[in-house]
Amino acid sequence: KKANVVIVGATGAVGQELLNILSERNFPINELKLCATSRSAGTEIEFQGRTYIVEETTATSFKGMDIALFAGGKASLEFSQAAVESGCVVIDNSSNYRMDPAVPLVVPEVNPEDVKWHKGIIANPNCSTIIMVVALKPIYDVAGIKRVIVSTYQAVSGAGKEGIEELTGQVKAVLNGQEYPPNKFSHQIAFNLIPHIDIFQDMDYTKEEWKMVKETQKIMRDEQVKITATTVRVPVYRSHSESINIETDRKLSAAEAKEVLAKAPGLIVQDDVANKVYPMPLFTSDKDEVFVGRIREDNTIENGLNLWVVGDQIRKGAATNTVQIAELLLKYDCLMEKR
Ligand code: 11C
Repeated sequence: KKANVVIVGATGAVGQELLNILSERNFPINELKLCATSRSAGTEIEFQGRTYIVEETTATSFKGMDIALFAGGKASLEFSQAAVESGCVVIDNSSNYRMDPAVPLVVPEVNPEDVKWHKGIIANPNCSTIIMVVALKPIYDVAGIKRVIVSTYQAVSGAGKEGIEELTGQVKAVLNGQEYPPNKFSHQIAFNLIPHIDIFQDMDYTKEEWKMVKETQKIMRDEQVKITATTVRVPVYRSHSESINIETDRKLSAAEAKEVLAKAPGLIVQDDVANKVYPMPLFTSDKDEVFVGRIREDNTIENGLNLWVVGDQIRKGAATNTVQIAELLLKYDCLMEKR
């Protein structure tokens, strides 16, 4: 079975990666349509030996299409209704619908079956949430999880192309003794860390921190799992890293944890400290898997584990996860009737 696929936001970083992944995974496409804002309309994009001209997204862009992949931003607020009315299932990479109880929030390694109850929209979680839950789920399944303490080290590309430009420009400026005032970030990111991602909300936690709490509980279908997060922007181009401390219900030794994680889908264990092997963002970029290492027992509590988890946030944290959800729609045969 082949699907008619439309990408909304095809010219951005996530849009480009969606095209790469559709091609790499040989997603069965019948017709492909590339859409973006009027500013990018007319751009030519090559895909599998054919040139596509990017069209401006309008309410009629979804007629006759089966699946719409929304790369992110506000577009889904404006157009998802029109897509659903045309019988086109929306997979939305923005945060607009993630916490809507009528919208499944899906990480295929964790809750694939949630795809089945969609009513037209399926949400793709935040990148740091996806990377964390891929590592938490196998532990949860064998030992239960009481509490998670996570600190993130998030790459500048999480803030888009401007984040990359700001890091590059600022590093050069600082080395040359020149000024480069912060723009995308709230402070200088070159040779610095910024413990502030997105806006501040309740209890002085950031929106990014609350996403990690609320989205994880929804994906794991367990509001009893307690999570506290500190999210930090670091001067790394690509791949988010996370230090995760887990309190489990039952004791899991480091050796057992390694075994469980090594067998889990979408995860690669890189843990050989004698040979200085552990995941690092420089080497996990452009990969679809989440990497885990530094797997240790936390000896300050009875049932505690420490993990170091790294994943490409534009791939598994966004585009790969979106395409995996589209694959599930075909596998479970839950597209909608075209109208
Ligand atoms: C960042 N996690 O690294 C953000 C970007 O909710 O999809 C992704 C925001 C989102 O800045």
